[in-house]
Amino acid sequence: MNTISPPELIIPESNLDRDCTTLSRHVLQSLKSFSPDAYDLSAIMSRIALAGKLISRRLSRAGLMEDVLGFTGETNIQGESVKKMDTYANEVFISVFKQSGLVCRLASEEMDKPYYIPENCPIGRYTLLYDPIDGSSNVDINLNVGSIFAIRQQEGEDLDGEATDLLQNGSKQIAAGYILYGPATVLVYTMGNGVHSFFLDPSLGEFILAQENIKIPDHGSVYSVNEGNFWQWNDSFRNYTRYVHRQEGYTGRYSGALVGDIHRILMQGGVFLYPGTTEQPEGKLRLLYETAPLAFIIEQAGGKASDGINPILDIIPSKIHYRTPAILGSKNEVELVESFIEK
Ligand code: FDP
Repeated sequence: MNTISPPELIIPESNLDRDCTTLSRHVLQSLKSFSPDAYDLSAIMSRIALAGKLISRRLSRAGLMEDVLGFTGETNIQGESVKKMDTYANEVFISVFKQSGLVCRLASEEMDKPYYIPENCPIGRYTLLYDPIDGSSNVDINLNVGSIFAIRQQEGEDLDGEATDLLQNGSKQIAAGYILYGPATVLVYTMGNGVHSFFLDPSLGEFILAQENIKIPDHGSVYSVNEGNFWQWNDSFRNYTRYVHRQEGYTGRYSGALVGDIHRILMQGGVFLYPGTTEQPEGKLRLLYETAPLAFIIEQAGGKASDGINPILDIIPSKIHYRTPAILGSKNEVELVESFIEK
């Protein structure tokens, strides 16, 4: 019997399928449901992706347009000088959720208090927490920056508008992730069922699945920390740093943008540290929209995230802009850092 082999030019079904696996489709697939809640989450992720596309587009043209780079002249609630891109990106996230019926409140690094979208509140019981531009110091020199996000469900009515229900631990995150604006734009997310990455295909204007169930290696050669703060750390962190200086096989990498450093570590292993300093014992990074979402990603990938003593995901903040020291990365590398910390 003659067997006819398929014509060579036919695109393998698996390739086409992957090309068609957009972010929103992937969310529905991984939730294994077509329930209204699943559709809501898929729609929220699509809006986050839209924000990422808008920010990515503006960053790619930043040097060519007036009024994109530089400072606004204002200072945010953190006491940091605000860049024009910070303001733009913050407003993009608000704008994509207006009249969406999806998100009632947005809390970000750039806003003292959460921003309410009253028309969404009767039906949109979700809150978006986000850092619109992480690593702002990189913006004006055309280096990588990121956005970080987490989705939580609103609990209670929040009648006083204080959003105190957000002051809970990281296990309350329904989804979390980041967008890295590098040579390509990459979105990484988790909904508690693994970590998945998507590349922005500019010709399609869609985030297309790149990798599912990313696993962080248990070991890694990279330690990522701002060693300029060496003399402001306590002995534990100085001793750890001295150890990796002497030990063969370690190398330092620090980009000044948390998302970029975490992405490297997620893909290749290693550890990121932002310890407390004498001036700021709680460190620099904010829990609700920086370290908790990234801890969710890292732990879902099989890594570890701690403040040196407690898992980051267990920490209950006392205010929205609560800060915490952070050690995130490969399980064994985080444990090595912890072994230097006097309990
Ligand atoms: P930035 O303030 O530039 O937005 O989120 C804060 C952050 O950047 C991280 O992205 C980055 O890892 C860190 O601060 C850099 O801080 P240092 O300059 O103190 O190292």
